[in-house]
Amino acid sequence: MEPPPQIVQTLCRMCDDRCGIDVRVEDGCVLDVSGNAAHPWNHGRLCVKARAAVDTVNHPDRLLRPLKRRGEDWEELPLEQALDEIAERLQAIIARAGARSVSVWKGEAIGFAQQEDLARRFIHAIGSPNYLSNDSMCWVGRFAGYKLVLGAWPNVDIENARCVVMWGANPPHSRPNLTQRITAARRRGATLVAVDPRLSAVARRADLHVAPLPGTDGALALGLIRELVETGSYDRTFIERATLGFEDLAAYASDFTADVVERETGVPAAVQAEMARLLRAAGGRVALYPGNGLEHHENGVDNIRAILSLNALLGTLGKVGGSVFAPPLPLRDLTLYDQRPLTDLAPLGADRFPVLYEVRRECHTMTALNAILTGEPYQLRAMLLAGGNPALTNPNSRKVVEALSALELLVVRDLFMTETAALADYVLPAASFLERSEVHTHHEIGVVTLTTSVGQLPEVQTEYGFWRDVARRLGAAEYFPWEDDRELNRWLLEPTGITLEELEARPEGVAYGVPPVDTVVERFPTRSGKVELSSAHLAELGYDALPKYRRPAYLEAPDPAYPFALMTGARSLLFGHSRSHNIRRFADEAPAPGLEMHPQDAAALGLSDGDTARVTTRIGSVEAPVRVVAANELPRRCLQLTHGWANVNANALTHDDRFDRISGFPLMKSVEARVEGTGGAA
Ligand SMILES: Nc1nc2c(c(=O)[nH]1)N[C@H]1C(S)=C(S)[C@@H](COP(=O)(O)OP(=O)(O)OC[C@H]3O[C@@H](n4cnc5c(=O)[nH]c(N)nc54)[C@H](O)[C@@H]3O)O[C@H]1N2
Ligand SMILES: Nc1nc2c(c(=O)[nH]1)N[C@H]1C(S)=C(S)[C@@H](COP(=O)(O)OP(=O)(O)OC[C@H]3O[C@@H](n4cnc5c(=O)[nH]c(N)nc54)[C@H](O)[C@@H]3O)O[C@H]1N2
Ligand code: SF4
Ligand SMILES: [Mo]
Repeated sequence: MEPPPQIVQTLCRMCDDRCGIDVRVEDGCVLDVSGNAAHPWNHGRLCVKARAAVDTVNHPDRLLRPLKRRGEDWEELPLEQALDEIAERLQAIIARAGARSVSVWKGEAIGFAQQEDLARRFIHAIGSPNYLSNDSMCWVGRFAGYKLVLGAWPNVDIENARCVVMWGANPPHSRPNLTQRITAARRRGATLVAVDPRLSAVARRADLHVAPLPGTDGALALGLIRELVETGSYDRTFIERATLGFEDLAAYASDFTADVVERETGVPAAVQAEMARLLRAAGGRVALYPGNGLEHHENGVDNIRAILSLNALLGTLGKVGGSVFAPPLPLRDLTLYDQRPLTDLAPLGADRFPVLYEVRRECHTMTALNAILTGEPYQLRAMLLAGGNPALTNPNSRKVVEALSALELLVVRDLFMTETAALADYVLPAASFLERSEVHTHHEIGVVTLTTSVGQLPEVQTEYGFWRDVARRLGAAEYFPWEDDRELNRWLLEPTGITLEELEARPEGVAYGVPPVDTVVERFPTRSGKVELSSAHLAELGYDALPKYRRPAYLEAPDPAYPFALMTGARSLLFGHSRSHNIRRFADEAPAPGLEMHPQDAAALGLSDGDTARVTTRIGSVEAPVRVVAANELPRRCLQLTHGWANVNANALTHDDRFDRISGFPLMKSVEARVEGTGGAA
């Protein structure tokens, strides 16, 4: 008799929300995914991408054997041989050019948890400081803002808030479980403000949609600061007790009158006043959530600092329904930064963007790609890349392809032959998240969950298995002593007081946190111990101490050749960046991203919905089908194009040569552009 299908309870990792799932498995084959009602993060709810996990792991194009380039062709080879050859080539490069000419790159599909730290551990174990990742354009811009102002990224307590502010974030598309938390807060009477140039999905549901022009958020925040100061409606006790630089910030913000802000941002004075009223009315219980929309600008971190400073004035810090600080689960640290910092080897980009390196030990990917092509500041020769597809997701794709192709050795670990894998010397098949076991924390609710592997494929390695096997071949075995994922998990958990067996028995996770209570934060983890509304540290590094507002270039120096401001990358529900485009029903549903245009702009160019238009920036040009939106959905002379499609590649248009001054994040959301009709219908 056939054994009945088995249910494996684990977490979905089709995006970083990591919902609890029940996976039905028969004979090692994944049949179906449904929600795990017992998991406290998603309570059984799933988004459309969870079922696509089945299509992904069973996909006919899934890579199952290691591949080696032979000219234009690929040759299959046994895993052990592939690892031997890769290690030999790395060894030769290290002997000839030094360890720092080798790098690792981790992509979004393996971010945050231990897989990321394994990549960091590996590269330091073999003596190079060059850890690269998608985080040179993801969340570290906001993290840097938080580190500078508050010293840490707190939990934004949406569920208990009286006013929720989604500032440059669109959770209905990007983090469905946050949407549920917003809904729960609203049921209890909370108001919702969405700050977004576009009428995003969350803005549609909001009590107030505030629509600044792209990259002008700093002016809006400074205007709100001025208003709170002038009306005396700020938390004086908190400001006096726990902040530095209030007087200077208040004096600087005083120039941002409602008129000035209206002219700069396009937000009417009445809307600014209404936003200030909603913020004030919440009595400090304001859940202010900054999103990815704020990061991809030349003035990103200062805008973010100004926005986060509002927390101090509103008195949200340490307050239930505001921003609360919860101790993290004390897992063992896999990285080697304390043992082997390697900073004397000049991590790529650390001198150019010291804050990026300081807050996250992140090398700067765009500097690294340049180093491959120019040898400046030194030649980067080899890269092991896992879980990312920078050929489609990094700015200026043409240059990314050129740089990755120029490496002496590129090894890519992926589930599929992606645009990036196609440039590699070796492509290794990677285990999917369903074929690994890892420790994951949901810090918002203080729950730790162990994921369970549904089974392993013969030549397909987990993240740990790969780094272990290459490190051992390169003489760094001492850093990778654990036999498998399970042993590693046991070691990671040791300081927590929670055992592996306990987690294995509780697929719905184990709580380590306690519900938030109002707390007087005595000391913030900044240099001064205070909330730094003005940063002496930034001043020492040659930046402004205050979060000064700099106009985006498209407003400061308008160029008639590029009359539009192009935003890219607003998330689409179906796809995780470049992922899932190979799933037939998703591709049929959305074969190309639409170029979002205001109806009057489209009409002025003689374009109708569905026509093909050519978008051109100083970096490149693509043809895209026009999506004419309603007049209230997008400001005039603004455009939006989502990234991730190979056929209409938004990153052929974005800048790898213009950065936020502090974080080094590339300019991808206020890009000067022009649009022309091509005379074709899509
Ligand atoms: N389905 C799906 N979910 C995902 C992802 C995915 O690719 N697909 N990616 C994941 C990742 S890696 C990330 S980082 C998160 C990001 O998740 P979020 O932080 O929620 O980012 P987005 O969903 O892109 O929403 C950003 C919003 O910012 C707006 N915006 C653009 N420019 C500006 C500006 O100058 N000012 C303001 N105020 N707003 C602006 C855009 O219009 C957009 O609505 O999503 C994660 N979730
Ligand atoms: N223009 C523009 N570009 C952007 C953005 C934007 O807003 N605008 N947003 C940026 C942001 S925030 C981010 S985070 C980046 C993300 O950019 P990337 O890090 O490149 O992310 P993905 O495109 O999702 O690529 C993930 C790859 O990992 C593979 N994969 C899936 N699961 C696994 C696994 O378990 N193991 C391994 N080894 N591989 C796996 C997938 O097949 C896929 O090829 O994109 C950025 N690009
Ligand atoms: S939100 Fe969707 S894709 Fe993300 S983890 Fe949950 S079910 Fe998976
Ligand atoms: Mo991201």
